[in-house]
Amino acid sequence: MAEDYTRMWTDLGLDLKAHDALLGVLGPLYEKTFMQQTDRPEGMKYFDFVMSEVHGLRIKELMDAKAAGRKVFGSFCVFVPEELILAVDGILVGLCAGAEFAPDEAEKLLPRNTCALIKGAFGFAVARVCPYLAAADVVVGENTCDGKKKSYEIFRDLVNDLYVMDLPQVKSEAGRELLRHECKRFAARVEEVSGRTIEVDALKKAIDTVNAKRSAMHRLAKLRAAEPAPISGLDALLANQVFFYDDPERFTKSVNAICDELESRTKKGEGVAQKGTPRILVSGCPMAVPNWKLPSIIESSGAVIVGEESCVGERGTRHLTGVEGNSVDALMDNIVDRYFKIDCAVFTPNPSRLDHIREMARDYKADGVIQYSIQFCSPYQIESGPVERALERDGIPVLRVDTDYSQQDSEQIRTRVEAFVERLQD
Ligand code: BJ8
Repeated sequence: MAEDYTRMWTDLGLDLKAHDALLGVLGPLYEKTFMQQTDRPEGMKYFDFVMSEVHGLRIKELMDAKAAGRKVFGSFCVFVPEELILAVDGILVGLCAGAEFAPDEAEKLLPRNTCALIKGAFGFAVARVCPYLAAADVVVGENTCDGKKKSYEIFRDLVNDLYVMDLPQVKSEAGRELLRHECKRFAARVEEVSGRTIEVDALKKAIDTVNAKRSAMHRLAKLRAAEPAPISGLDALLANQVFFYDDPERFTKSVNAICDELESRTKKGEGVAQKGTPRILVSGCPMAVPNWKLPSIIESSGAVIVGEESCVGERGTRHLTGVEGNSVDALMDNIVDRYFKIDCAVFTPNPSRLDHIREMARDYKADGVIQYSIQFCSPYQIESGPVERALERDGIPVLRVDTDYSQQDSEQIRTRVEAFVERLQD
């Protein structure tokens, strides 16, 4: 990190020793995972910079914004409508939950058989190493899976201010009504925290801003359909991860710059993998920074990842919010329509997710699908069975990988992935 941010981290109440230990692991892991790739687009240098400053410059930006009166909201889920936060000049950031940290401390508060994502969030909070969590004026939780919904009851004591959105689990009219009610309730809270009222023009502008960053990700996704693939799955995943941290307008510009570069690559028939390299779609639980274990194994086993059916991926970004309407109520309806389409596995039944996986496999010319589930995540683990059977019936080979954030099973996973890649080559 270029500057010394120690004073800022101290003011945020971080445990400097533990935070140093975290950065000491994160830096080399990033180096090992990303910097040894070859033929990376030039534009990825921006993302390397963002990652090198993820606890530095970006946090300073947030602190400067707070000093200027803006409010920071943190979340763990793509159901939290960023549009409403931007409409009052607030900032939404994703909170750290992609690594195991202080697991023993986390397990004093949670059962051992809790998914790694929830345990990771607790570990970061208890150890006081997440500057995003410390900077957040409000943490927005959501009633999605049982693990999250029950753990927020305990998480409340670890954060400044926790607000929980209730969410539907069924895509019925009643489910839509609940989401509408909860979006309105959240909007009222956002107004209260910021001291501003959501106005039509500001909300339209906010919708445009969020749509623009989603559209940039759609452009990137489509370019990955090219053969050979013009960008690695690891780099594309990194862009999907930074989506949650960065300034939205700067992020959009940076992704579009990469897309310009990839367009010229594909015109010349250039790519990061040779033609004929097995192409894989990864589907399942979200992979938050620095959860790069499985993609790193896949791409060092002779395959290339061409898409992520994930909330840190296309499930989170695929739908745009409508801008039509001239009242806050009408725009709110558009927001409800957009968020109601998210096909998280907490919904029952959830047939649109299978349709989307099929569509992605076809559009990105995937030779096989790897279903990724975090251990103890019942929604995705249970859904992976029917999804696997349906895809195999369609002739799409599937591998299921259930894992956590430790590295202990890496070699075992590598053996299974290599065998799967061989199957795709037959
Ligand atoms: S919309 S996927 S971001 S809830 S891995 S904590 S589901 S036990 S993260 Fe998610 Fe929102 Fe859904 Fe997306 Fe629970 Fe599973 Fe853990 Fe999970």
